[in-house]
Amino acid sequence: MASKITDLKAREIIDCRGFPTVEVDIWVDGEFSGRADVPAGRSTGKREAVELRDGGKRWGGQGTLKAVQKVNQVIKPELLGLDPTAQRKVDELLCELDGTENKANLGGNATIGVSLALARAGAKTSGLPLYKYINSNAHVIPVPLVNLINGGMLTSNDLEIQEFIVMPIGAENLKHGMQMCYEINFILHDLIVEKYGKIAVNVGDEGGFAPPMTGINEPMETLARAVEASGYADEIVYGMDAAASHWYDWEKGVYRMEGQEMSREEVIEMYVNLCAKYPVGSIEDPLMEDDFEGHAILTEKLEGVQIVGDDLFTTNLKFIKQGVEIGAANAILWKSNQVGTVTEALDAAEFAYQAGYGVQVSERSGETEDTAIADFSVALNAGQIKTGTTRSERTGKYNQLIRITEELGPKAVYAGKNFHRPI
Ligand code: 2PG
Ligand code: MG
Repeated sequence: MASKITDLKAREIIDCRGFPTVEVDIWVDGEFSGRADVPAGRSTGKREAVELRDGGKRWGGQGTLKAVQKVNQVIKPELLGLDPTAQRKVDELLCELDGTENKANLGGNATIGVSLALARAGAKTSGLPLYKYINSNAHVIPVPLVNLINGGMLTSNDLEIQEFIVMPIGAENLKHGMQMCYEINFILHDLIVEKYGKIAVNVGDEGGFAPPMTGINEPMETLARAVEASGYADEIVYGMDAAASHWYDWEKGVYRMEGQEMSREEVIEMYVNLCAKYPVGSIEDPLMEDDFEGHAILTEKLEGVQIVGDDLFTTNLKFIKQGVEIGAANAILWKSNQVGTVTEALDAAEFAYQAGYGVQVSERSGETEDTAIADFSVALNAGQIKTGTTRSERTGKYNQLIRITEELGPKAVYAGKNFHRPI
């Protein structure tokens, strides 16, 4: 007899920043079968699915009881009795029930909670680990993008660019890559203390240092010194999430860095110079999120560098198509809560692959101990994952990847230099 969803329950839990978020549990044939926690962004793109927050005084307005109620009262009755492995059907039903373009009715945090929990329940019902359930040919272990210096909205410093990243593409495997990144981080720690004092090694939302730096040269030079000193310079390329919408002056229509106004052309030149000086493998959101044309110009200019659209695409087929048409960026950042269901996010990745784009699976700055993105990065054979530095809501994902590597045994292939298009 086919398995059936017999119960569904959402609750409000707490994420790594102390904000409430939604957790969803699913029971199949009377047995507890899947749980998912919903992550949350802070430097969000404006085209992301709507996150339902309660407002008012409680928990500074950040409460998620409304979203919890949507799951328990609106979604649950529709899902009882359905096949837990019918992911696409259930996700389509969620979209239908919501009835808006951006999950404004049910809340993307309600729908993705249900959708992710269902994926786990489907995996359990099928007797498979999540990554294998999503893709029976899952075998690529991603290169980690470890953001060692943090700025932007994820810290309290004045560093405009959000993330300065190292990518251990020359490592033998993920664990070896992690070792390189953390050894570099130890050296970076000492360099920062030496120059800025010990208060400067406090960390940002994603566990990277948040020193009092500004601009692009100071953080890159410091990071490069740490990399040189580590002896891993030949095994590393640099990455960056510029999150440029957040240092763009929307009223004046200019970029603003270290007090200077910059035109789109000047910002593009800044990246061209940077890439001439350092081995840069990947730049995310180099320009503001509405400038598809600028992204296309930059992508062409920086041939061989991965240009990733996060706020630009928000894991949404509609905007990825818009970008692909004119060659804006050559990779998408993959965050399932940006669009609101697992199926829509998987379809977005599939489309990106078919268009020759890469897929970088990513954390949100607000995470919990849920490690699903580690499984999804392998399921998508994405070849790359961005999931922070220290703090256990970040390292939990790396630890899960270490376990998956072990489980896959000789089948596991570390993406390494092929991170952009590993298969
Ligand atoms: C980003 C992310 C994660 P947030 O901009 O890529 O690094 O931040 O989750 O706040 O959008
Ligand atoms: Mg980003």
